[in-house]
Amino acid sequence: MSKIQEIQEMVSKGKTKVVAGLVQEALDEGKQPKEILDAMIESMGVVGDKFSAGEIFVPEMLIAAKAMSKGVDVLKPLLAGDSSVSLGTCVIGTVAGDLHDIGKNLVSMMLESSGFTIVDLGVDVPADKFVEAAKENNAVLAACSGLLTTTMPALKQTSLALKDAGFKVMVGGAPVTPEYAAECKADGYAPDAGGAVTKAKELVKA
Ligand code: B1M
Repeated sequence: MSKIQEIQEMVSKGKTKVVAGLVQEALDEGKQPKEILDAMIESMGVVGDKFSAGEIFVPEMLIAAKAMSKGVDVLKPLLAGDSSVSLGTCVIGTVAGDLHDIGKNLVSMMLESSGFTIVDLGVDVPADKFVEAAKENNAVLAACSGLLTTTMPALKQTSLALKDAGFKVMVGGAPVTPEYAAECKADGYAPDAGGAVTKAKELVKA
């Protein structure tokens, strides 16, 4: 079994104590941070499929998420980009009713390392809290993440509230499509963390 496969297996089994070490070993073997990250994301897809099939339950999903976070912690400094420029403040959060934060944290980390000052509002963030924080921090961008089809309406409500208050908005998360982003009247959409950086930079320069 390759190191990458071992990482994937340990993430999906929620082995929180070994993932960080394995990620470090993979790096020492010369594996690229992005390759390791993508492998862990794929692993979470498998975890999701097993959940859908009724083979595992919420606690197993949660512990897998914790295991992945340990691996991401090791990759964090290596995924950093050029932050020598200051692009302004971005408020970021996962919308009301939604507790998923790995994707949001990745987007947040990549935006920070590309030069944004990040105000991370966490998970289950109501629309009014987003607006309040954007005002308080004089944000140049608000980034809203949503992972559940059931919280898509909250994503739309949040985006519309931020647009009404005069802020630029980017939305994303697995169930979000460019069409839905348009329905949210968001200025931008990105399918992944790398795309979020490109789109965010485009939006603040526009
Ligand atoms: Co849940 N969950 N979960 N879950 N969970 C999903 C999302 C699900 C697809 C699993 C499945 O059934 N196959 C499913 C949603 C189905 C749907 O809505 N259609 C689901 C469900 C049903 C649930 C519960 C309802 C289960 C229950 O209680 N019965 C419950 C809801 C709780 C709530 O939020 N109110 C629930 C709970 C949980 C845990 C708490 C146990 C845990 C989350 C822990 C945590 O985040 N700290 C969890 C997990 C781990 C998952 C899966 C397995 C993994 C999510 C993840 O971290 N992926 C997930 C299955 C899956 O994703 N295939 C699943 C890795 C992460 C890097 O990807 O978050 O997609 P992602 O982020 C990507 C992109 O989406 C994008 O960039 C990221 C990096 O590339 N992106 C953005 C994200 N935000 C962005 C913002 C942007 C731009 C891009 O701009 C602003």
